[in-house]
Amino acid sequence: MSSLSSFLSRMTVAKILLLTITPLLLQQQQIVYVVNGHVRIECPPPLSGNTDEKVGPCDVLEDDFSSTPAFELIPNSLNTITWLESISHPGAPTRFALSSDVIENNDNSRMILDSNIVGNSFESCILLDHVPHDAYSQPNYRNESSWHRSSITLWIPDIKCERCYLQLISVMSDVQHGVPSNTKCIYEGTAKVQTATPSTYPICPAVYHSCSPVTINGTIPRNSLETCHTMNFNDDELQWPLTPKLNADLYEPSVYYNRGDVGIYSYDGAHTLTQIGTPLTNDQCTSPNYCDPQTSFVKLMDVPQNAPYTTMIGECSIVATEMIVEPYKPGGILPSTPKQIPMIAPKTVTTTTTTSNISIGDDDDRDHIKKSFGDSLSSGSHHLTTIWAVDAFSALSVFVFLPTVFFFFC
Ligand SMILES: [Cu+2]
Repeated sequence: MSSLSSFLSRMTVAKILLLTITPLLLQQQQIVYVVNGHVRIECPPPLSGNTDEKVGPCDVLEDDFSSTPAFELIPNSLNTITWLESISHPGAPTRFALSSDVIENNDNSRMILDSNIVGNSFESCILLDHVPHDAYSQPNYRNESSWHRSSITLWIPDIKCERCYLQLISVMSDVQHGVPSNTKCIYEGTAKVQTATPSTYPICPAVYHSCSPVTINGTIPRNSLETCHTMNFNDDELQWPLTPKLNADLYEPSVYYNRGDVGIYSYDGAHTLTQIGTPLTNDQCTSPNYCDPQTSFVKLMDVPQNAPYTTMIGECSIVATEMIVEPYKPGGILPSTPKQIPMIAPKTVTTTTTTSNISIGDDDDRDHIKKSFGDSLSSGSHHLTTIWAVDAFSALSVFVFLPTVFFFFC
C-alpha cells in the first residue's frame, strides 16, 4: 500500500514538472525566434546585429568604444551606405542622422547611448530623411542571408569626428503599427527636442534603431556644430527630391504619413533606388507585410540615372555591388563573400507566398509569431520554418524529456 502511494506521489511530481517545464521551454524557443525583426545598418558595420531595437537611439544601450571599430567616412563627399531588412512593412520610411562626437571631452572608456547627450544630438544632424521602403522587400527573418538589402548614398559634410554614430531609424507607418490611415506621426526623438514649439502630431508608436560608429576626418568639429544644415547639402550636393520643397505635407522632416514612403530599388548589383511612389492607399493594398508593386505601386517619379544619391562610392558600395548578404559578425567585419556571376535574375512577385492573410494586432514582434502559429499554414513562407522548428522541439520534449522525467521519478 505504502509503495503504491509513494509511486502515485512520484507520478504527481513528474506530472507537475512536465506540465510546468515543457511550456516554459516552448516559450523560450519562441523568444529565441522573435529577436530579429526589422531593420539594421549593414555597412558601415553596426554596433550589433539587432534589428529589433524600439527604444533607441541605437541598437544597444552602451558602447565600450572597442568592440566595433569606427568606420571611416569621407568628409565633403558622397558616401554609399547599405542596410538590411529582416521583416518588411510596406511604405515604412528610413532616416539617417549623425550623433555628436563621443570621444571628444569624454574621459570614460564607454558611453551610455540613451543619455540625452548622445540621443538628442542626432536631431541636429539629419543626413537624409524619407528614404523610401523597397516595395519588393520580402525577407525571411530566420535566414539572415535572405535579409533584404537596400543602398543609398549620403552626403557627409566637412565634419571632424573621432567617433560619431551613424543612426538609422525605420518608422513603422501603417495602421497595424498604430498610424491610422490618412494620418501622420512624429519620431519621438525629434518631438523631445522640439520644446519651443511642440508638435501636434502623435508620436510614431513603433520605430526601429541601428547605429554604426564612424570616424570623419574633416575640419569642423562635430561638437561645435549647432546643426548640420542638412537642407543645404540635400539641395546642392545630393539633389535629394523628397524634401518639403517637393511636398511640404508629405515630406515634413521626421514626420511620417501612413505608408507614405514607397520605392522600387534595382535588383542588379547595387540595390539602388530607381523609382519613388506615392503613398499606399487602402484601395491599393491593406497588407501590413507585402504589397505587390505590380498592383499597388503608383509612380511619383523616376530617379535620374546620374542622381548623386544613387552614385556608388566608397567601401560600402563594394559590399552593395559585389558581396552577398551574410549573417552579422561582431567586431566591424563586413560581408566578404563575392556574389555569383552572372547575377541571379530579378525576383518576380508571382513566385512568392502571399502574407496578406496574416492579421497583426499591434507592432510587437511576438505578435507576428504568435499570430502565425494561430494562422496555421496559410501564413507567409517565413513563418512556416518557425512552426516546423517549434514542432520539432515539442516532439523532442515528448520523446526525450518525458521519458527522462519518468525514468528518474517512477
Ligand atoms: Cu512589424
